Amino acid sequence: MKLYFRTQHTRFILGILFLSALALFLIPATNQTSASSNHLAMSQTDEYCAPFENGGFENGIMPWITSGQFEITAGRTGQGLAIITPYARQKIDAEPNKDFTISLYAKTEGEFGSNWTGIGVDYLDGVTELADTVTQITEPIGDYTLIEISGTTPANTSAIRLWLYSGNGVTLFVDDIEIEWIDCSTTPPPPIPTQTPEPTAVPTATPVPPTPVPTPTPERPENLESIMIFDDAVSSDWYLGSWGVVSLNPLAKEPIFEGENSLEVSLANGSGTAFFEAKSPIPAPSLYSVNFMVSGVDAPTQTFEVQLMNKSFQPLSRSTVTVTAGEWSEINVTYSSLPADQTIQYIAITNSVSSAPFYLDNVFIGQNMDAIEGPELLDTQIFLPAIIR
Ligand SMILES: [Ca+2]
Ligand SMILES: [Ca+2]
Repeated sequence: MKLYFRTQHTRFILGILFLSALALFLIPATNQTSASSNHLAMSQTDEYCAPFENGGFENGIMPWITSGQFEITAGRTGQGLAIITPYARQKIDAEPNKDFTISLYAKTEGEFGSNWTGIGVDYLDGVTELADTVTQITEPIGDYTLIEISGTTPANTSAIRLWLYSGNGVTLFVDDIEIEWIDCSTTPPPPIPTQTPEPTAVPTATPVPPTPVPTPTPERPENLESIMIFDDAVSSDWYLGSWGVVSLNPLAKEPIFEGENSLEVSLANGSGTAFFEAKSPIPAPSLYSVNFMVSGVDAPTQTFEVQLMNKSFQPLSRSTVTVTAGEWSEINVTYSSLPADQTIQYIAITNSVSSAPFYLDNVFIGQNMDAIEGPELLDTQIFLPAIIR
């Protein structure tokens, strides 16, 4: 959570530094890092700059990451997003030294307070922020109005992150968010071939359908490290975020499992997901376990879902766990068959039944450090289904 607040704070400071004419027409964004050309030259066909996904909100909120309160509501076209507070964001792949124009339609409702409302663009090298720009909205916008933000990605950029922020008491409505890249392909590169071994002989026997077997608990690695994500605060190696959640409070005092704080997740409509986003994605085969304490449900027993997702929010594993109301339950999910060619960026914990808030404490993962370092990591034999001959 430390970083979560820091990020907003940074935007607040940057925000007040910016002269902000109301964006009724083109607003050129300036880069704090000049665009130099001393990066590694890549061939044009290697360069990929991603579009925003679901920029029109016709598919709901995914894959936008939100914090706090939002609504999918009537938009300029079909549905749109209303950010009550504080933000929605989306990170997309980018290349260095590329010009772009982000266009979106926005309007506001409510009285402007002392905090800021507007649009931020972060330039990232992996998880390191190289620079950012902020475009403030300082006066009410009654009807959906086009805002355009142009910029150039600095050297070493590998992604950009768009922020739509309202910490101001106003509700910010946005819709039809698009990005136009100049001189950069928006066609994704072909996927990296998987390492599925080719059968060397044509099967002659009639294949027997595989019998499902329960996933075995993986053997506990010798070089197992516990990596804390939340004990009394969110580790600086992780972001905290949510979907369908009214508020996240990492300073909750009651109930606490251990130490000073727990993490309270208050749900919007009896359903919500809190997630932890790894700043450095975790090689999937190195993940041994996800562990946490959970409390605060209002039914006698209740089922939570624990999901591992890659950076595209593609689930790599879903597990359900049952907890009892009114007490802390210890959850330990172990993994044995995560795909070798994937990395884990999100650990998501969903409550889809209760309308009560739930509480998390002592969230950590067990990571097999041998699997990160050794080339045996790529031994796919144990991760792929057996080939039947
Ligand atoms: Ca729309
Ligand atoms: Ca604690």
